[in-house]
Amino acid sequence: MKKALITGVTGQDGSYLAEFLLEKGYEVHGIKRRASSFNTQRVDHIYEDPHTDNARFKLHYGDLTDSSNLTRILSEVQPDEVYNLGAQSHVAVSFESPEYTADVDAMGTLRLLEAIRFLKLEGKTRFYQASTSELYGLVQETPQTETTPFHPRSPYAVAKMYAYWIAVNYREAYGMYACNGILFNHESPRRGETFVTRKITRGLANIAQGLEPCLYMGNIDALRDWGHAKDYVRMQWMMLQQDAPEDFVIATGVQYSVRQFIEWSAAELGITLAFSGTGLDEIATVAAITGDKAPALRVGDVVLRIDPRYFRPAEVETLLGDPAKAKAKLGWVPEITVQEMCAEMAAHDLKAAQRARVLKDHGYSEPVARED
Ligand code: NDP
Ligand code: GDR
Repeated sequence: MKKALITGVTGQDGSYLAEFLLEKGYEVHGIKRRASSFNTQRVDHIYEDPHTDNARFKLHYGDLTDSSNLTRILSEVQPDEVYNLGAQSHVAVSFESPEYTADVDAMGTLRLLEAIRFLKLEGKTRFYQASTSELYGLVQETPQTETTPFHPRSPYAVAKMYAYWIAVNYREAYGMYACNGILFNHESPRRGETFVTRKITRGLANIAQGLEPCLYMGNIDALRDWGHAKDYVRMQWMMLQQDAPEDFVIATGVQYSVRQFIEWSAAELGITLAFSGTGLDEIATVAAITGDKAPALRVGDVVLRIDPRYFRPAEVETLLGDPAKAKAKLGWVPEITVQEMCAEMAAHDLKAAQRARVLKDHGYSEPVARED
């Protein structure tokens, strides 16, 4: 039975990848961080009591800032494959915590690679690094491919650039099987609540149910190439099954604006939006309502305003990937469109909002978390 170790198993991708590998028959080990409250919601459905015989999903406490911990876990598990998905992954937050972001995202990757080398596992253990389209930052050509030059625009992207190159370096210097997946934005109902797509689907669903007054957004003209996390974790595994390690761009090859995603999400809730004003004064109002998914709204209500606190000190305005190499060499093509994904996310968040509404109406009101 193959063994995989996933850092960041409690995150969006980690949870889908763990499911995927379990279905493939792997024994899956994940590293979770110690937190003062439960933080395993995304993997609770695949959790197996460690007392169960033959449990194939095991969690270890650990942290990418702790070398001795990583070395001990690697030594115990002796994995065939390591997926380094753990990261401080929020671009805006990386401007607030640049040093921590570098420690986890850049040095954490080095710590893992060094632990593999120290334990003499480089002949056995294959390594996947979660690289990112943020490396392209201020884009030098469109669409972006594996050979497009990098110009990172945030402490997050700069840290991930170190991680990218240290993985390449360990491949070249020590013959390690190390690959970079240069993944463009990918989303799902499990996406963290403060990334833009989830903030939109969750925020609009809450507004539709009367749980929040208004959505406050930053640069809604940003352009992204959005795919579904389920499609992208499949590719992470495929990359480690090749004869030789290589780096791949994973994207859909289609680009839309944040504004477009807002319109789709609203439409999923039966709301037609009208945008008016410019710059900081731009707003979106309800132009029409169909169906019964937005009982709290009336035509003319303002549901979106711009708040400059969501502008970034340096923005990545546009990203569009070319996944031709992944298609040609691995036969990978995304199966879920961005519109299907948006519908799935909106339906998921509407259900949660309806549940919260029923609880509130019966006196079991809980505050709606809106930190962003
Ligand atoms: P998430 O933010 O959902 O998950 C990040 C994971 O990393 C969580 O499990 C988190 O733990 C863990 N983590 C954070 N800090 C540490 C630390 N110090 N030590 C160990 N683990 C830590 O990210 P995604 O699942 O969306 O992304 C997975 C990876 O892919 C990340 O590296 C991200 O940067 C990268 N990426 C993501 C893209 C996307 O569009 N989703 C695109 C390209 C790259 P906890 O749950 O406790 O917070
Ligand atoms: P990104 O994703 O920065 O591309 O990084 P995010 O969803 O945070 O932002 C996408 C774009 O939307 C704009 N935007 C807003 N973003 C957020 N979060 N909140 C807002 O209110 C808002 N308004 C507008 C942003 O300015 C940006 O242009 C994600 C992360 O998953 C990274 O870890 C990963 O590496 C990259 O995708 C690829």
